[in-house]
Amino acid sequence: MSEVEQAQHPQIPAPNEETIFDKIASKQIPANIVYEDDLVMAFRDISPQAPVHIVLIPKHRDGLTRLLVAEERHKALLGHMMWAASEVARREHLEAGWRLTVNDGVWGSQSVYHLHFHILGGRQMGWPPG
Ligand code: D5M
Repeated sequence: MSEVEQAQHPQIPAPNEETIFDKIASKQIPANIVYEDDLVMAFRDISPQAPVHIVLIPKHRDGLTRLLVAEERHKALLGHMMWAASEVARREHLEAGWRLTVNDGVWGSQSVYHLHFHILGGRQMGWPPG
């Protein structure tokens, strides 16, 4: 298999296989939660890459292992996630600037196959990203 083909076929969990983020959403394992509503949860990243580093997830993965597989039916949830990211940024006082990132797939350096946004702030970000 070529490098590109391999990157196109990452290890994706089965539809009913729990990810670490499912366990956080159902509170089977603890997390430092900063925002939660019926649809989403935001918690501090265990391995922060900036003074503020928060992971925002849909509580129910509903097939969204990664952004690439989003379907029409996910549009409302994805819109809500964008709004929730802005709410978290306001609560964290990131007026000076912040970054919203989705690592998607092998070449995007995704490690947990349960869609999530990274909310990063509290320092000057660089461009291009590594
Ligand atoms: O990012 C997955 C992110 O999830 C990575 O920054 C670490 C974070 N992570 C993994 N496990 C936990 C727990 N248990 N609490 C908090 N944060 C966690 P990716 O974009 O998939 O590379």
